[in-house]
Amino acid sequence: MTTPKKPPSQQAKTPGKKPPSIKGANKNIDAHREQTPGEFLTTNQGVRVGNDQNTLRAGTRGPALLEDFALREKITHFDHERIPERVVHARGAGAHGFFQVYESMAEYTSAQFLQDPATITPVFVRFSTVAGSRGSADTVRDVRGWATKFYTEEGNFDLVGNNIPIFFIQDAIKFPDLIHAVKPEPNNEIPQAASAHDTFWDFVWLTPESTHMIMWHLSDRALPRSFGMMDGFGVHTFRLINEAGVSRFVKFHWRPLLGTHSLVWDEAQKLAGKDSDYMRRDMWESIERGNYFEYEFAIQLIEEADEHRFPFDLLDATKIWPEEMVPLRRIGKMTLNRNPDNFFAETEQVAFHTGHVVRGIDFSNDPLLQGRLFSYLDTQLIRLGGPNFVEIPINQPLNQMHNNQRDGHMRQMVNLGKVSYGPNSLGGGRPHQAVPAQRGYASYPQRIDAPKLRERSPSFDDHFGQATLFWNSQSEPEQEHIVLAFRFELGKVESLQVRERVVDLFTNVDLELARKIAAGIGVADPATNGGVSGANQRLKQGWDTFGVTDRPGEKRQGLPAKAPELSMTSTPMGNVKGRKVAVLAADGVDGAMVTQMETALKRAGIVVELIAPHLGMVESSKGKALPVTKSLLTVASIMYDAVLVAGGQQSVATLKQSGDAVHFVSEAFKHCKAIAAVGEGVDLLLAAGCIGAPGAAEQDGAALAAQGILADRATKNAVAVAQQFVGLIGQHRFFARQKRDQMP
Ligand code: HDE
Repeated sequence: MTTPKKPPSQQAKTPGKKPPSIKGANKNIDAHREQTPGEFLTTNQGVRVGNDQNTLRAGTRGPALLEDFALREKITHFDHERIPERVVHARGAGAHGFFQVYESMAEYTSAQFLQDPATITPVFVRFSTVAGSRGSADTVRDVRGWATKFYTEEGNFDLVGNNIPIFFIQDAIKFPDLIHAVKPEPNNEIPQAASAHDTFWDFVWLTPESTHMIMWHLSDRALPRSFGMMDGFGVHTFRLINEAGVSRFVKFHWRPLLGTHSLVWDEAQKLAGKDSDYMRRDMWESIERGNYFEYEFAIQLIEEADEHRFPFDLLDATKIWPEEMVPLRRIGKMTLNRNPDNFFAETEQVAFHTGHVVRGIDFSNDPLLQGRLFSYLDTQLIRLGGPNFVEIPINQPLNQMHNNQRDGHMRQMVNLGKVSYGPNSLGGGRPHQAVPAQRGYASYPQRIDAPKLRERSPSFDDHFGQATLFWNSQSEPEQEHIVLAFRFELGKVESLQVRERVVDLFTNVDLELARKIAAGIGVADPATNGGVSGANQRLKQGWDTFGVTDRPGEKRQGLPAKAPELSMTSTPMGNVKGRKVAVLAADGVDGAMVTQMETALKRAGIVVELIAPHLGMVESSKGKALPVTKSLLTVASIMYDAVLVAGGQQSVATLKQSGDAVHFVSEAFKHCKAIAAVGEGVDLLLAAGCIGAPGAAEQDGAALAAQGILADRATKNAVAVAQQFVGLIGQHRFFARQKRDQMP
């Protein structure tokens, strides 16, 4: 058998000097990869097919014959091509990569993959939205799932987390209710992939523990710009256990090297229509271009003895550990550098499970985590058709599995011999248990001596303290976005009672916030409607009526007044690798300027696309042909991070006559993106209303630049403008411009 040359996406990429391991998942997949299509078409039984275009029939115009095995086999396989989609997190995109720890973590954990910076651990990551179906849009307001499978040499470790550090509920038993409330309403299956509807918000006011998560959910965190620009969190408290058996509590985090950045709501909604694959495409194209996504792996640790020293319970998944109280330590880096070869085989069939831990990592008693430990295997048994999904290449561990589990649907492994039990002597005692010295997994022997109860600890009942901390830690534009998000989401809720009670609930976070929400959704101002105590009386009455048992307690003392890391303004700025700039041009464009500026932008790692009224070529003012990347008809500014308008009298005159071109610029302005124009290009900014009266651009360059706009009529400055533009793009957005709300 000859090995075909691999396409670029399958070739191993090199991190620094060290080649990444292509063992493990990659090897499993390699072994199953289909060779270049064989010469002859065959049935699944290997019989060469003589005619694949016509059904076997009685005569050329007669009925089909049942004996046509080729037809029946082909259609039957097709009929079964779909498997049930994930009940949550159905919409996802995956990528392969590798992980390396910066220095040995032996002090804290015996996990093999965290011992030695030379160890390269292959990973597969699947990002997802939660609520939408498989075909739903990528940019909806939602939590993003972030599941990582580490193929370590001591087995698979799955960190099945989200891009938000907390969750809606404290106990897994409420998960089906949460999901039923947020998914489309069951009578009419509306709305798709959205939380702006009655059942969700009804659940929220009757589930006060969700308050903190709602603050995150309505912040820009729920609208990430890219899978490469979002934080990741393990959410639950886990344990790290070292070789001596010492256990510490740990929270896991991911931090993207590109910084944490978001879309704006108007943009996210429009993208859902113009490019519903926006985030999936962004990751795919970035990786193909070699702009790999990189994330630092970080941990927060709390000593066993300090378990009860914090104003939150470590087992409560609706709480963060503020970094001011428990510092974040960056311990390694993950690089995603290879796209899957086949979406179904890898991204769809991958099975993550919170219960997949390796030696040195263990669970806490978080009641949300405890329920998840049951749920994942259970759902996969039905989704992937039986217990042998572990044999699908993407799910196999790097080291071989050996046990006495046998049979079941679709068994691939051909076990030899007659021994399938243990202990055995007939099979030489194999496979035998591994004692600790042989690195067998051992659970942390936590002492538990307690009555059996269906009851939540009172230490879980501060439902508002951290929600207020989050609110107080946001910048002004972020707060504004949260208010608008509440107004949008609740604005779609038909039940006045639900809208009123949600406003009442959020008086407990901040009265001013609740007042601002109320003003936009036809609800009485809570300040003049009894204030916070009036709101709580109404809530109490409702909770009494509808059987809400887990009530909020007092806000606990001891949290910081603000936690800067909760604001996205604290993210490192300036990394522009992979950012996308649209250069607007038409025939007669200043070609030399385009080339010079493009070169300067590309040198900074920016992706530049030439957008013109038509595909093909534009002819520069000097008669040179410039290839057009996309036509104005197929793209919009929402697909780019920044817009550049090149000079050239005829080009700009054409663009000024094009509603699409003018809209392109004005929409980039509205979405607070960096915009630059050189030479006659400045006139398009004037036509779009991005800059003031003619001449203002030149007069007040510094003030404009502070708002993310460069407008320079001197063509000789093109390269300098491009360099300054790189700096602006690195700042992501210029929200001061939001004040100019009159932009249509
Ligand atoms: Fe999940 N979750 N979940 N979840 N979850 C699933 O597993 C579940 C929760 C998360 O890309 C399901 O194979 C319960 C928190 C991700 O394949 C299911 C509870 C967090 C993914 C399931 C939670 C997550 C899932 C659906 C309440 C962040 C996608 C299909 C205790 C820490 C993984 C599947 C992928 C998927 C159950 C809550 C993250 C049904 C019962 C909290 C990233 O088993």
